[in-house]
Amino acid sequence: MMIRKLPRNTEGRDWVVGDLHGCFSQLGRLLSIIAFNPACDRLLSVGDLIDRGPESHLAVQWLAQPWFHAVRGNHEQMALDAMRNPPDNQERHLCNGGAWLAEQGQAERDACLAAISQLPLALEIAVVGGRIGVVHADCPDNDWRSLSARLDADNPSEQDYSTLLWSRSRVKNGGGGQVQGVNLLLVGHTPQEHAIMYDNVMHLDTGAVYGGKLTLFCINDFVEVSLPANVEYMAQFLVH
Ligand SMILES: [Mn+2]
Repeated sequence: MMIRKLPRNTEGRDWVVGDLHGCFSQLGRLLSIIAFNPACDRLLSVGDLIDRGPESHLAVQWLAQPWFHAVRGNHEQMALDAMRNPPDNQERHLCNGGAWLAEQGQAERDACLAAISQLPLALEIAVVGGRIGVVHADCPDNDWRSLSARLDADNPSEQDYSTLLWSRSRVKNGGGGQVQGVNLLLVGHTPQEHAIMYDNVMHLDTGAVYGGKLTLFCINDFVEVSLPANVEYMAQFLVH
């Protein structure tokens, strides 16, 4: 399934996390800070769960949780391409922080690739008065409804893949027009100092794996919580 549609969450809250790149310890800390309740809350990811960071191998365990929903990022796509179409794609994945995957045992590697091959290219969440979208990079042609129709039909174009997984033009240009058909679109992919909104697109990649911070954003009340990557270093300044 290339687009996954989630019903309105009437019991709890929905949080969206920026690009993880294996920073799952930080994610765990953030979830305890916000008192995440797996019985009713949901956690959505803008993709790029793997590569570069220390705990990419844990992605498979997170993806197995019923309250965790992720879209595919360009790093998940590179890992899938490396498996399906080596050796050029394998080299590309290795050069982009994918060495951890080759270091796994066969069973672990297979489990990881099976989990990420199930990731949709887009998530759509029903909210009061409309819908919220989640993709890794951007929405093609600023037109959610036609994207959704192509994904529903299992028929995305090359251009869809390229924009959904790789586009940085909205950030580069400081905007790119409203995305029609969604109230709000949540994306990652291009590290920013802070979570930042261009048009109706909220960018949540705050560069956790590059020494920035990991950001969680709540779509119910727009609360935003970030944890610095160097939290262990900073702990020495705590007064006990
Ligand atoms: Mn990316």
